[in-house]
Amino acid sequence: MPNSSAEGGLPSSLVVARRGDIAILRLSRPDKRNALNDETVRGLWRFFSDLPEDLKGVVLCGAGQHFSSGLDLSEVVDHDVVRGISQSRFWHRTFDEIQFAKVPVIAVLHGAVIGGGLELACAAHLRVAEASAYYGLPEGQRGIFVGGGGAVRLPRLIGVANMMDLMLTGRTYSADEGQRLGISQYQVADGDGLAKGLELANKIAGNATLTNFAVIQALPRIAEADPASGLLAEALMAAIAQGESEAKNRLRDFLEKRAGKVVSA
Ligand code: 1HE
Repeated sequence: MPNSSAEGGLPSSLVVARRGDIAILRLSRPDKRNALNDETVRGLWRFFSDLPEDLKGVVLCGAGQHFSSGLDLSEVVDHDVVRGISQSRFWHRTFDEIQFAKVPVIAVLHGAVIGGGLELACAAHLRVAEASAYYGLPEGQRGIFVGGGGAVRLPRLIGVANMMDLMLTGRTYSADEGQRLGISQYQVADGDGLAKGLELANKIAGNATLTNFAVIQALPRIAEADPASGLLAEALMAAIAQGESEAKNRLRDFLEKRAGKVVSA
């Protein structure tokens, strides 16, 4: 499905398709390995800051052989410090729109997931990696630094020491290593990522709306709060969620044997 005005006039490097309640947003600049230029990042901001009301989830993926080769290096060679700061701050605002989107965002990763591409993936709520996925932060080799929130989000997934290793030595992690370290939550065969992403998005769309809101909006902030404030916020969020009729119906469904049990996978 071509981009419509409902998708806010996105650049050709971003292609949206609807599958029922879920939008598939594809980075579509494969000739440049989905390098993230300013136009693409502005398009990401427009898309995530104005999601359709009826949308229940987004699956973010990449066209071609790679998810993304990161920052478009051709656009930054002539940046001065001030331009560098404003570009990084815009990436921050854009990736915050993703992390705090009103619906869950699932990134499907394959091939190179590098630099700013990895930072983008880290802003999603879940990551599905195909076997071909590999991760790198070649900023050290390029003489630059992460600027898309990676210094904040990636250590929370893999720890500061592993991020230092990626950046200082230029090593890469394979899909298996990324799964073990916590970059991806699901690993699938090549070509199966989109189906898995859609399956997860549809499953999550079946949750109570307020629970999904709490998980996306409240949980990360509670996890980073001082414990006393975090516990208070948790209690308030729990009470608000329980107070909804949707929660009461779901609890009654279980108690009256109409809901499924929790069984091992
Ligand atoms: C690019 C970019 C790019 C490819 N910016 N143009 N990211 C990097 O340092 C990764 C750089 N890219 C690569 O290492 C490789 O391109 C890949 C391993 C991803 C893919 O290799 P390959 O052989 O499939 O493709 P290619 O021939 O290297 O690239 C195809 C074209 O895309 C080529 O242009 P062409 O005009 O010669 O056809 C490349 O120059 C171009 N291309 N990647 C610009 N990244 C917010 S701060 C974040 C900081 C970072 O992200 S640093 C990491 C940057």
